[in-house]
Amino acid sequence: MQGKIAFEEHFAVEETLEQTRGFAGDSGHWDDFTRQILDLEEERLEQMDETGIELAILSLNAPGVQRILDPDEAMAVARKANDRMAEAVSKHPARYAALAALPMHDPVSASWELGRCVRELGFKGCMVNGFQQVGDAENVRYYDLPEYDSFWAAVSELDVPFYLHPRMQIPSRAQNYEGHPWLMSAPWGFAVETSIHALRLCGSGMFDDYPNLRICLGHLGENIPFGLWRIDARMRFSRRGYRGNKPLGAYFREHFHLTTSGNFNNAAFRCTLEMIDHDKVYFSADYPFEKMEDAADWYDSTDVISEDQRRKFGRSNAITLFDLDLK
Ligand code: GRE
Ligand code: ZN
Repeated sequence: MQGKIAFEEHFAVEETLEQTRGFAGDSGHWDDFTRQILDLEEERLEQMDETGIELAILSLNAPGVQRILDPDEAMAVARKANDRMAEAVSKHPARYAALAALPMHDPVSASWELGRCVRELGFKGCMVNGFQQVGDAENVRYYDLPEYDSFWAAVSELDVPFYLHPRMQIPSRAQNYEGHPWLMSAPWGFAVETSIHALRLCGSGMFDDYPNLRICLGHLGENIPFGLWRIDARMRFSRRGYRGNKPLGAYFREHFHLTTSGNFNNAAFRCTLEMIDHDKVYFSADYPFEKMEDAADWYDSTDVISEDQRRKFGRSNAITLFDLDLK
């Protein structure tokens, strides 16, 4: 399919590149990976041409700004990454758009940078890589905490999507992974960490306060579609500490938007499509952690969807989500 739009497509700045080394595949692959994740001019655009991706909405690599402890340093790196994306978008307005990196140490700076990116730079939303580490590596903040209320008010006011991207749990909170470091990252732990964060948002009541919030998740929903029925079924018996007015599944179905990034599997896709409104399903790749070719070969040929659905999830839903000036 030509004309696809993808929006979990990462790049790095010098300050965040090394964070990704352990995830980039076998060590022989690092040079290629470095070239790919830093590049916004050559190979990336060629790959997009070859795989029918017309527009990539760029974002910084993970954990990015979320693991920079110092708020001033985090703001400087976020600004640098955002300015770099803005520059790429202005050079290639038909091929790139951008999601802001945000320092989430406090809601005021986060809202400020999001406002700058959306209002001044024309960004389409933001991508945040899970919890923020603040000041001390052990001090982590999740965004359902009451102190983030004014941030969500700003997101609601700007009316742009917030993409919650995975990061890895910190070692002191990850004893149950002991002896199995492979389990903590993309194969499983990313989805555990990100799904818990997403479910915390659902249980916080914030969607009652800000009914227009839109949260994106990658990897076909970080395993939540598979568990969604059971969550609501069991919560009929215990909802201790749950602050929403509606069943959790109602918030998830209304506010969450799911991409195919890094999960190119028919069975998982069918499950997601059965559980989620079809206006909230999107193609994405997760380049360069995934090959655009793998994402597109699967998406363009999967018989789980009709040709009309392929266009809808591959393009028109994203035009609506991000209010893009495209047909
Ligand atoms: C991602 O950005 O989705 C990612 C990483 C690291 C490893 C795998 C992966 O940041 O998909
Ligand atoms: Zn990703």
